[in-house]
Amino acid sequence: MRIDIISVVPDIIRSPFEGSIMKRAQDACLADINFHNLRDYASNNYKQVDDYPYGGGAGMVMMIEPIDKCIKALKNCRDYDAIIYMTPDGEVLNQGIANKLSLLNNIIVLCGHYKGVDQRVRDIFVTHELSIGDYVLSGGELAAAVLCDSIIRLIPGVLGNETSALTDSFQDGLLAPPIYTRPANYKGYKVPEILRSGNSLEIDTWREDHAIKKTKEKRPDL
Ligand code: 6GU
Repeated sequence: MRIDIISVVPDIIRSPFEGSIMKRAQDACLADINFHNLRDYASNNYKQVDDYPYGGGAGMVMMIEPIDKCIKALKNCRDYDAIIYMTPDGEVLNQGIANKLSLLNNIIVLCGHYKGVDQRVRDIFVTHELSIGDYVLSGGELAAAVLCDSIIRLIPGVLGNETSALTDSFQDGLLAPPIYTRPANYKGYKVPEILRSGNSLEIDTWREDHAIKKTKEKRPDL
């Protein structure tokens, strides 16, 4: 999968891609992440990418021209399956959306900044509008990193143990059950006996029961 991330401040999200699963995916050529600085597509001498809103009001608006130029340049090289705009007024990301997006080949992720983009960008280019929750971030960059992480770990072959994404929280509509590792007894706090029994049938039942119990307690909405 190829992901092209367009931003006015691309440097602030490079680091999440430089370690852990997202780095492993790139090293294995399962994910190809490319950052594009919108300023490189600005027309005037000031490298201007934002301007005042028509009708007045606070804040700046990202201009259509640099975004148009950047997207055109990318589209000249390949077809894109989705052009995703990261914005707090988008559809809230969930596991189902991440699953669907992980099946695509080429996607563009456009990070909103300032007050957001000129509405015409959304009308003309954007195929999906996504938010990562009901709170406001200073820009779409951190949200884009969250989105990419949620997608990349689902690409077949990225996780060492193929079953491990399937046992994640949310994948079956449930939160993951409690997990433990050694020592079996830490200062009197003990690991549940069943998990140490070696009886895989009982362990599976215990895990399912506790996943259901935890989901009911913490996220009854699921
Ligand atoms: Cl995608 N962008 C911004 N600026 N804030 C957000 C968000 C996105 N998702 C939640 N809050």
